[in-house]
Amino acid sequence: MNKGNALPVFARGFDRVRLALQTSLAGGANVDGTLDASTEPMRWTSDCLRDGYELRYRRNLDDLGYGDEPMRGTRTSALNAVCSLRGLFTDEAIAALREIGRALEGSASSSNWIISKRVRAVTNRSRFIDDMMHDRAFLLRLSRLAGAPLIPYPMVNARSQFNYYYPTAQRDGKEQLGMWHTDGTSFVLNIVLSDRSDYAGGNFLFYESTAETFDRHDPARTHVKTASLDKAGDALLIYGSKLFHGVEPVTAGRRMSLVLSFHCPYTREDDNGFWHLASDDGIPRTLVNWLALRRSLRDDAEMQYYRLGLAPIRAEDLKDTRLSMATS
Ligand SMILES: O=C(O)CCC(=O)C(=O)O
Ligand SMILES: [Fe+2]
Repeated sequence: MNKGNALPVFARGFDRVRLALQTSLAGGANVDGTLDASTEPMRWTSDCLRDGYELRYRRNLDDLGYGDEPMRGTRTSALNAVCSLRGLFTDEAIAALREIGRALEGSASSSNWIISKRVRAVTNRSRFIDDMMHDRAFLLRLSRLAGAPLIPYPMVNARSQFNYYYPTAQRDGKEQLGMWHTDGTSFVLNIVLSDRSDYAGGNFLFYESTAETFDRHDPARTHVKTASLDKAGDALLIYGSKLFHGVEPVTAGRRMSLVLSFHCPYTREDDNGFWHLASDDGIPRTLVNWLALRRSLRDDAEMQYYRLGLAPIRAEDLKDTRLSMATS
């Protein structure tokens, strides 16, 4: 059996620059094409959100040992590092997400990137997921859990993706896994769309300490935790740019997940690095996207909400009595 400390670590430093050059030559990643509207099983509405969802586990950034504020003015004790959620969505909404994931799977491609098989920019291709990410009720729920007001991540390529994992033998001898990594984005919702009985392996691991202290060779696997993502629809909200995480190889069956990224418009800070994006999209495309991202990050927060057609979410909207009850 694979051990978490055997998971490789995604390229860092100069290796990431080299990967960016390779990606540029290869022509960039798969972000094009739309889903035939007739394959959309239903429309997203706020009714797709279940009221009685369960908060099953939670650690904030200060619990992990982060003392410095990653976002000026927001204490690390208020920012979620990782929380495990069950029952966020209705069964119908989960069935719809599974169906959309299956419909888009044909256009997934394999690469040497963090997640070997995936489809990106799915909000361009699925109205259901686009509406979901722009639903204020959904954003408000996630903002409360994250500890910061959120909008969909401004750069569409980095906003949403489906991931697909299979056993090695089924895919040109390549292991389908999620290498140890931190995300380019900070507020990331990982929704698993397979039941535990659908696959073996494929555990979502995370490192419950600071990224600087992470050592994948540590035989004791100190601070390495396994998320309990057992039912389709179970989700993990993480501070992706600070929490090391990965997905172990799937040894049987199939695992599918949807990963959505958000941004706090009240900060101009953003952890997404040029070389992180360029190793994914290639250098020419990233130059264009990067300049647009920097420009949009400069805008006033309320303006960013209005531009999305949403009433602003403000700090005072974040008080969630359920959250303080569940963590006390
Ligand atoms: O597929 C998953 O469950 C997590 C994938 C992940 O970490 C990512 O896409 O960045
Ligand atoms: Fe990730």
